[in-house]
Amino acid sequence: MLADNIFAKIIEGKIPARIIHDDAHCLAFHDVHPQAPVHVLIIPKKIIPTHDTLTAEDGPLVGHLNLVAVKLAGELGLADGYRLVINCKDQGGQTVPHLHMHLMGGRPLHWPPG
Ligand code: DGP
Repeated sequence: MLADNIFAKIIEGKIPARIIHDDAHCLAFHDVHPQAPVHVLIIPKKIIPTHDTLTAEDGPLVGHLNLVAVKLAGELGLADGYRLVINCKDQGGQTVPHLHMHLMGGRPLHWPPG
């Protein structure tokens, strides 16, 4: 088992998800509680619990996650713009302890967030 959290189980195929991208380094799937018409999660297959545990060796992986976000934004019709969010730990609002990037769009998104 990769780790005992819901995203590790999705990576292992143990629980289902609406997967829209799958490559050697990451997976993307629709969020089960969408906060916008498009709300996708992009996650590394490597176990990285939180954003602040990234190291220099993860630089190419972080770049890859961002480029997958660009590709998916295009495929999902977000030409007018979108938001990428990474929540980190409790005060950042992180609920699943596996690094994930939210790709959200399809409506105007306000700032600042709550
Ligand atoms: P965060 O709060 O940044 O840790 O975001 C976690 C997101 O994960 C939240 O928007 C809801 C989503 N989520 C939680 N459990 C599942 C699940 O089992 N499947 C899917 N597709 N999304 C999930």
